[in-house]
Amino acid sequence: MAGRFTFTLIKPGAVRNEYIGPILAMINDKKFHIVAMKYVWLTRNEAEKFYAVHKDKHFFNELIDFMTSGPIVAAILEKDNAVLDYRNLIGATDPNKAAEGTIRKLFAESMQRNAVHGSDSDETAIVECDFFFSMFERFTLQDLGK
Ligand code: FUP
Repeated sequence: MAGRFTFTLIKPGAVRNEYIGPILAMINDKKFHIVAMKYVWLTRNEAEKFYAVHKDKHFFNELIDFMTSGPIVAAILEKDNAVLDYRNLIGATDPNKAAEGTIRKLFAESMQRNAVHGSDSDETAIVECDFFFSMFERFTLQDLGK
């Protein structure tokens, strides 16, 4: 069965454009519960570790430049089928290919500056959640008695 958790980042461009509120509102509207959240400015070393899977790609340096260009919002989201449902909410990596009404269609500036990150599998979600949050920083629906 698909997992209940996914990980997201609201990237520097969307933060700079004051889209934190609108993006969180869309996340709430789709009935994701916010398990954990922090507002941080990544160092180059941290960003390189987070995106290590892309280290040999031609776009890696540009990606790290962008992801360290300003603060980001990191969050763990909870919902049945969280990874797939969140990928559907954010849309394709390239906003030109993203469906109407998706977060990237509405708020991305380009494929390189595409507003948000969303985990691509349950396994990746666990790694990404653990990268940013300790167990003391997480409050699931069960923790809240819901
Ligand atoms: P996604 O899972 O949709 O975030 O996409 P990827 O994991 O393939 O890419 C991660 C990030 O690398 C994207 F959000 C933007 C950047 N990227 C580029 O800059 N150029 C590319 O050709 C592909 C990805």
